Amino acid sequence: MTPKIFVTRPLPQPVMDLLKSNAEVRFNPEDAPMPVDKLAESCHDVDGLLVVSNAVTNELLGRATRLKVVSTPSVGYDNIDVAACTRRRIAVTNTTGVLEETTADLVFATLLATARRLVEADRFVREGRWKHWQFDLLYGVNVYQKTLGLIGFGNIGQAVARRARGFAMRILYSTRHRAPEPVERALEATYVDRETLLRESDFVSLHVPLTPETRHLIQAKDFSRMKPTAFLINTARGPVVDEESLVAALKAKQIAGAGLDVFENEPRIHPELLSMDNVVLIPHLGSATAETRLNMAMLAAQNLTEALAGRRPPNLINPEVYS
Ligand code: 8YV
Repeated sequence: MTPKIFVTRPLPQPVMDLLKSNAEVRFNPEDAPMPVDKLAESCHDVDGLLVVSNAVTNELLGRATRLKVVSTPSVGYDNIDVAACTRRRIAVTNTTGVLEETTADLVFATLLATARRLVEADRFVREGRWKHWQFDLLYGVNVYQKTLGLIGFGNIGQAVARRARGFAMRILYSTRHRAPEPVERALEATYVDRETLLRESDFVSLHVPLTPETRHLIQAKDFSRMKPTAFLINTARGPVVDEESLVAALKAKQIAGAGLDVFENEPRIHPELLSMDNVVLIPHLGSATAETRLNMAMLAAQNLTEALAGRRPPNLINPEVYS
């Protein structure tokens, strides 16, 4: 019998074509999160779900009784209750391997924009405030030869480290599992504990997934350890940072600024962040290039069709379902 698939967003045509050549496909025509009930209704008779950002809860799974695979075109899968999927023997897949370099580009763009006040400078020009060249206009800080602290050192953290070497930065990292020695050597990255990293870094960049353990990983006591000249860069997940404490730290000048691509309650932004010039705000664009989004969607579709064909999908998160 032809399997049925539901897709929660319109995806590029080649991706839809691939899905349609393998299954009966229905999709949400709007590029926006779906109301929970509408999603549950759409999933009640499907074998595969390709989900973008909507939560896949135990309750939803309870209503999608034929489901065999949930595929997300993202590296993060904090929106999916993986344990509940595993209990129901539903495969879960992500798109590790196609978006790390693109995301690392955005990390560096954010870091540079924050350090060199590019967004503020752009506003300054557009508002007609630029009257003449000025010696001390919009001073930023050097990135070159500064210390970069990476919290989390997976594929994206390491891709950021590769870029940082081009800026002759000193690279510190802290992570649960220390990287193999050849990786450390190749990237000239030094493993330190988190306190040392916070104390010594000029830029602290977050690269951990959102899990119960990393929720509010960065909170008030961490900001008090950072240099008053340091910047926080968060392109991972908003709730990794206690946003209320971040705002307090920025107001108290405990840190110099922040570059944020993700937010605790996105798309809602803490109102005080909106009025701070030393904060760069980005609407979750980490992997947002046409090439990479196509690759992500295509890989998510391949994961889905492989699983529905009874084969182990390439980016399987819960291998237990195949044991
Ligand atoms: C996704 C992301 O595009 O990969 C991730 O984890 O944050 C983004 O690249 C976004 O989560 C939508 O799925």
